[in-house]
Amino acid sequence: MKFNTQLIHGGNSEDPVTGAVSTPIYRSSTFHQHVLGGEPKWEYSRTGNPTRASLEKLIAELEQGTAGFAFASGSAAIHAVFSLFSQGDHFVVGSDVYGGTFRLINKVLKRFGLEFTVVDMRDLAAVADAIQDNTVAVYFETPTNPLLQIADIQAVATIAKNHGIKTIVDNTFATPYNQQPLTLGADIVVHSATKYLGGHSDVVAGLAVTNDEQVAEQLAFLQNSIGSTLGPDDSWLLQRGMKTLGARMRVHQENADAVIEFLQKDPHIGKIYYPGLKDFSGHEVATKQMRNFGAMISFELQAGLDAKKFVESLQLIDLAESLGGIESLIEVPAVMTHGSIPREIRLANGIKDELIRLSVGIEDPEDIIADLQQALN
Ligand code: PYR
Repeated sequence: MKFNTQLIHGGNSEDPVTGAVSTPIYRSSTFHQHVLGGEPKWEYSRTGNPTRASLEKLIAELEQGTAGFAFASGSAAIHAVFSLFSQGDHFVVGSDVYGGTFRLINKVLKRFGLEFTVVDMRDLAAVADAIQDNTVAVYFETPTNPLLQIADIQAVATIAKNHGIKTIVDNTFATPYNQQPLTLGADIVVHSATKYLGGHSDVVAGLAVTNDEQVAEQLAFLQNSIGSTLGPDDSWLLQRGMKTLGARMRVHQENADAVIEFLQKDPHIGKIYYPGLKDFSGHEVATKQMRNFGAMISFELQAGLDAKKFVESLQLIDLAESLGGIESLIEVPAVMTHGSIPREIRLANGIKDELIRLSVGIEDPEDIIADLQQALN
């Protein structure tokens, strides 16, 4: 099956009991066991639930992995993946990551003895240099949140393999529609499925996928042991949203292309961060590893213009955290999604106080552009 067909017919596309074409919501915490001490397929919904299993099968197929795991949020998925490792283990992590991931690393995982070196993942020599004797994995986003930096997945994964360590990629911005890191050598992919995968800003969820049998076994154990699993209702809602991922991504892209064209011409706009721009530093790598560049755009206003006034003047585009929904959303990372990163670290990583991040939705592009235009003038 090709990608869009897989979105619709993947997972457990037909209920084995009733033939229902929409996976039923198995709202049951526990399952009847016919023999004592047997090995029932379903026993307890933290361990496994048929609705969640359908979603997990689907994301594994879409990412070309062998096993998928669904969690209560993207952060929960990332936490479970880091829980594969132990006290004293060292990680090389990308310098531009979601503020929540920065917080998880610095305020939680470090307390449990995990060690981290932060590196600009575009600099392959720096990645190799940061690997120590106790390094177990490289963790990064590409494109990154919020600067849209592009790391060369294949090149980083090759360095990691040469050192016998794992490559973990947060694929939230690209989605498997635009990029499949496992096919480029990564070992584990994580998602905030709250974003493009869900697509309608109505569910908080996280996913992890691997093609490594041992990692899959351990992740299943950790998912059950930690217990931050996705419930059956949210699993259903997420899978329902995912069926239209391809259709939505095509419109997101058309709209992003139109918005980029507008922003490039508008005299109020300063620097634009978007991998589709030919003069953007990651453009060539993005062209190589992505189907298209996506609909996340960050930008600065010209000096002297007030980002706060601009975002508060928008009438159609919502000033809100999150991204990837059908509705256009805008935010100021320094104040909102990346507010948990100390200012000096944020600035050193290139996230200016007035950087604006736009998630281009699937409204009529003329309306999105008209709203941007009225708020700029
Ligand atoms: C973001 O908006 O970046 C989140 O992940 C919430």
